[in-house]
Amino acid sequence: MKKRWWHDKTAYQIYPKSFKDNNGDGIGDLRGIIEKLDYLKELGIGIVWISPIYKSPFVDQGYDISDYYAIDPAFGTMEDMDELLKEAKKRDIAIVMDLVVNHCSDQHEWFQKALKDPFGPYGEYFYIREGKDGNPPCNWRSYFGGSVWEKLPGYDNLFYLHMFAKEQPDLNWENPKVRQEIYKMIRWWLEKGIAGFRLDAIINIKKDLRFVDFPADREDGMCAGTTMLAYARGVMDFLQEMKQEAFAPYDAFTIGELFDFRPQELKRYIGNEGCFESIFDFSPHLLGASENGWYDRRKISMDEFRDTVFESKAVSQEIGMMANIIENHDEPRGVSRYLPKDGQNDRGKKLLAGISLMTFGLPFLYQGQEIGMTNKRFSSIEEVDDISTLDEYQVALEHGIGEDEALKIVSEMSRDNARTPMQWSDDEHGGFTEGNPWLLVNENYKELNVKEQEGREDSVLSFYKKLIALRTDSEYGEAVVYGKQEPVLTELQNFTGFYRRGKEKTLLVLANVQKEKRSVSVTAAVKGVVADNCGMEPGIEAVEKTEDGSRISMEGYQFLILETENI
Ligand code: TEU
Ligand code: CA
Repeated sequence: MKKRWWHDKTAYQIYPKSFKDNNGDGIGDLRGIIEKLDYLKELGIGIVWISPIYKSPFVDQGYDISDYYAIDPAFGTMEDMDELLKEAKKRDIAIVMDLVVNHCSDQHEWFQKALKDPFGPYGEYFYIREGKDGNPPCNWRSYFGGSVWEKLPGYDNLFYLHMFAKEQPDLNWENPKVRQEIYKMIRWWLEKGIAGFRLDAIINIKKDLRFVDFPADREDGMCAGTTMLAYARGVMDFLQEMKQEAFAPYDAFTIGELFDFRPQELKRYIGNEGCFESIFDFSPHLLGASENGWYDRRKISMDEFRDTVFESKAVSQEIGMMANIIENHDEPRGVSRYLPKDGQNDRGKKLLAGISLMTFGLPFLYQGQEIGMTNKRFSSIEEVDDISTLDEYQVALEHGIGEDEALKIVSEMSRDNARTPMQWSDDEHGGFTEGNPWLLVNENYKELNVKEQEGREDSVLSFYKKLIALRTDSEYGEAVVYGKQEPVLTELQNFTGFYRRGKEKTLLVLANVQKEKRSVSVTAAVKGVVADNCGMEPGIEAVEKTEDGSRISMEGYQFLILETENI
């Protein structure tokens, strides 16, 4: 693996609408981000990815872009953006933007022109196809429900394709003009001084161009969009071209969002010659999913989390560095989703932080994760804004699930869980805004907020700081960033354990994922305690030397990083 400047960094995702409102209109903005750069610096963050801030009608919260060269007025101006870049640079924080080029907004001028003249040049910017006697050309289902095909206004049998909402028409990557427009735009932003991009839904850019039906997987007679993706060939040609023409000249950082790839393809994505620098590791997030929808999801255990992450790392750590997340703006809060109920407290939150940040890869925090923010309780479907949750709610109702139960189920997975405003203090609305927040603040902000945790040495926030600092620690940094990950004690239940074997140092990571105490034995001699979520003074009181190694007594939900001899 070629060493890269970002390997020892910790990254942080900002969902701008909910991060910090600077002008009191209830919507987070660029000046709010500038205000909080010192906070991020203090936390130890080196890379910040900001979800879309481009001009948008916000049908899908900015993932529907109507002008790639403009900042949406809700977020501020281009001058604010320039200032943000300048201020971030001063603090050695790299700014990464969201690249949403599978689709644009139906309000984008390209689509508006296509509507006026579907047979003209802009018609070819999109996938416009004839239907079957007024019915869609094929049976693919959009990710947000319903057909991917929408009738072109004014025509009886012409449709355009949208993998996501109907207001998000897919861009036709087969058209070289479209690709050149996209590369030009990428270069324009990189020229401005951003460090790179997170590539949204990027695997969708290649379609199965036969546009044929696949076997239905639900009663609606349609098939999931991902079924089609399995038949699409040639995405790598587009991705390599984009790399050569747009990213490589700037040595840009790129991180892909993709869910559907085979382990043997990983080299082509993040190997030394791969099309991206990194991709997110979604392996735990995909577990438990059902093709029927959220209502049919299965809750997964921390042992399943462990096993799938180990499997993923076994393949990936020789090839490149994936990014580890426990949550993002599309996923529920990690602590609510993965921790057993009796571990949903500060100790458990630190344990989950420890597992995630000590796993081989680039740690990618999502705003609020560092203070242990939790899912929100929704008391009515009216409180939900997210387009995906509203669809899944309908799907649940259609399967005969009652309204209360349906709300309960979709609340667990709702994308709005992570989108509630950042909890800065116990002031009204969590100190996020002086106006009315666009989405309700989680009611637990009085106890759970940055201000409360900032000064407290045993807070979740302080533990995150400690873990983040380990990546650049002169003694342990090399092992934390590059050390080979090797599972240990995998036969135990409610337990996660692994070594990180660096060149000089060996670290042993142990997490007792249950409220009961236990003691475990390993064959290495322990030399010292590097981190402990139970807040004991560094020392090795709980470790006993045995004939062939060490026995370690652990409290319920204790998390330890130990240094051991190198064996
Ligand atoms: O998400 C792509 C995606 O496929 C998943 O997010 C999933 O379909 C969705 O969360 C269903 O709940 C990216 C963005 O992260 C997401 O916010 C956007 O809505 C989507 O692309 C469209 O741009
Ligand atoms: Ca604002």
